Order: sequence, then C-alpha cells, then structure tokens
Amino acid sequence: MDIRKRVDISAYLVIGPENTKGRSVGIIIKEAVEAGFTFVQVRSKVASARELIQLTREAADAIAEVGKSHYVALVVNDRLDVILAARKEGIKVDGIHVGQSDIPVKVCREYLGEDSIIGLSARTTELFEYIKTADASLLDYFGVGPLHETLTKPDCGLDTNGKVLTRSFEEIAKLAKLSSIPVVVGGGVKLQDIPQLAQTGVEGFFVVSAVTKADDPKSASAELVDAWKVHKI
Ligand code: TZP
Ligand code: MG
Repeated sequence: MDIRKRVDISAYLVIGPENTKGRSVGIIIKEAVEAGFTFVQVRSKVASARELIQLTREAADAIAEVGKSHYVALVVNDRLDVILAARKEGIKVDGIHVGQSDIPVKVCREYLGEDSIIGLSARTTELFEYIKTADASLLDYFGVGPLHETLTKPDCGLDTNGKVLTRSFEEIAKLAKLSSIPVVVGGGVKLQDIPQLAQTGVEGFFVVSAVTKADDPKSASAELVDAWKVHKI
C-alpha cells in the first residue's frame, strides 16, 4: 500500500536545530519516535540547503534506527529543492509541508509524484471555504494553528484587534467536521491541551517545543502520545 494511505499524523513532531537548545536533532527524533510519535517534519529557517540535507539524513536515520512496526513518515518544511537533492542522495524523505505563500501544492505534486505526502498550513481567514473546496487528490493533510500564541512562530497572523489569531476548540471541531482531508493542530500545544484537542475530532496534534525543549524529550513525548490515545474520539 502506498505511503499516502499509511500515513499516521496523530502525533506529529516539528523540529529544527533552532528549537533544541543545542541538543542533537537526530537524538530527539529517535526518542520521540521510540515514545510513539508517528510523523516528523524537519523545519528550519536558519539552516542552509546543505545543512538541511544533512538534517534530513539524520532524521531519516533516526527513524530507521527505531524500526517501528508503525510507519513514521518524514517531511521537510518548504524546501522542495532540499527534498529533491536528498532523494538524489538516497535519503528516504516522504514529502513536503508548505504554507499558503510557498510553492503551490500542484507544483509540489508534479515534482514529488503521486507517492509523496503533501501537507498544507491553513491559517487564513478563508480557511473554512478553503477546506471545503480543497482537492483531496492533491493534498494529504492540513496543518491548522496556532491553538495558542507561540514564541516558536510569532508571525502566525493577527485578528482585527491586532491580537495573535488563535483557534478555539469549537472552531477546530467545526473544521474537523467540514474537512474531507485530515487535520492536525498545533501552535503552543502543551500536555494539558491534549484531552480537549483529542475530543475535537481532528486526526492529530503537532508540537515543537513541548518535545524539543523538554528536559527529557522522551518522557515528554510518551506523556503526549499516551494522553492522545486515552482521549481521542
Ligand atoms: N506552525 C504553526 S504554529 C508552529 C508552526 C510550525 C510552531 C509551533 O511550535 P510550538 O513550540 O509547539 O508552539
Ligand atoms: Mg512555509
């Protein structure tokens, strides 16, 4: 069966070297996957193309090392060039995550092929309309957020009062119902948010700092994964 059908976005880690307090990206990924994380996105706004290829290699190796029975997918944020170069070097990378002002999904699909995962950040005010009309054949999941204001990505968009535009649990539940494409929610997500988020009907949660900045990333990962499993409807 192809990877697009096997993909599990329930526990989704986003990670780059700027998020790890100087610790190894590969080791944190390995610990998170050992603890049950199902999906990894390499995302760095500071790494060069070469560094990103190397990080992608580290991430792919870390996932392979754990050798889980469940499939853990690896995508790279934004950088179609890095993904194509990594694949040329034999690195197993499953797809791309893009925002709405990045390379269009259609172009990503053309370059990466049918058997790749493509995720899209959806955080504009047109989100509800967009989600209803989204083409499921082009797109594998929506990343929606932020749930709370977050220092990891301060430029998440402002409401009419100039406050960071966050998503309520009610709004998320509505989105989950409307969307024919799986939704994963993140942005400021902490362990205490998991029970309520899991009850909204979305497919998964994504986190950066709740894992990458934890004193013990492995036990923080296990707590998040376990809470999701307990509360998921
Ligand atoms: N997209 C929306 S919010 C965000 C991304 C990548 C960052 C989330 O980081 P954190 O540390 O989990 O708040
Ligand atoms: Mg982007």
